[in-house]
Amino acid sequence: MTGLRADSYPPSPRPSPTKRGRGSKDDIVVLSGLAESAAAELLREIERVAAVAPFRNMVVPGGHSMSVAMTNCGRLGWVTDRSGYRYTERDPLSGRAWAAMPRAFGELATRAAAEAGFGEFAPDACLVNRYEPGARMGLHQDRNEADFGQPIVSVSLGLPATFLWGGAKRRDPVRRLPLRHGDVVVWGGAARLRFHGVAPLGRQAPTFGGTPGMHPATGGFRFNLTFRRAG
Ligand SMILES: O=C(O)CCC(=O)C(=O)O
Ligand SMILES: [Mn+2]
Repeated sequence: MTGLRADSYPPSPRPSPTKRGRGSKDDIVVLSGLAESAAAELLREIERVAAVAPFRNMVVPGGHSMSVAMTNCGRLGWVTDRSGYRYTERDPLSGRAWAAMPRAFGELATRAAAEAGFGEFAPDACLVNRYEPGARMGLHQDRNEADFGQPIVSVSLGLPATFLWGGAKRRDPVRRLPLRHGDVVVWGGAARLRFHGVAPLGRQAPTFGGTPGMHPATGGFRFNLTFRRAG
């Protein structure tokens, strides 16, 4: 992997059955492999972000700890505890500001949003999720942000996962989308409040020609960057 160069992205996303036309705002857009050439730099930046605010398993209002470990960067960070979900300017663990949004993060998010038909997306929050085999994220809506007119941009790195793409209601049918290292998904517009989640990460992940359950770039983890305009 090489570092990020603005001109090193694929000129257009690989074809995908879920890719929709630029500007239509009714469904998820899968930009397969869009982040692949930037992955090494993104992973280095994740280390820096986690050096400021370490990964932790947050507690949901119901009282249980999430199986996904999280941290944040950007002006605002998403947190949950017994009192609820919210965005904060400071890490509640340390009282310090979250790490600044790395330039490579912001550039990728803006570019991905534009590819999906959402111009001028300028995220002020990036939630960094870390999954181990067995970790999952239940069906939910992203609705703690101030402006639902702004899309969500979500980047997958490392071990593969199955993204669950539901409907406007929790009980609506769910589509299962395989996401691999370097894939980016974007949803906004009429799809902005669709339910979504991540199936339990496989314990017998593909070997990639190496150690079972290990990815050459991330070891035994999947990382996800979720960009939002929160404030
Ligand atoms: O890990 C993913 O792909 C999705 C994460 C997500 O939906 C969230 O953090 O709100
Ligand atoms: Mn979400």
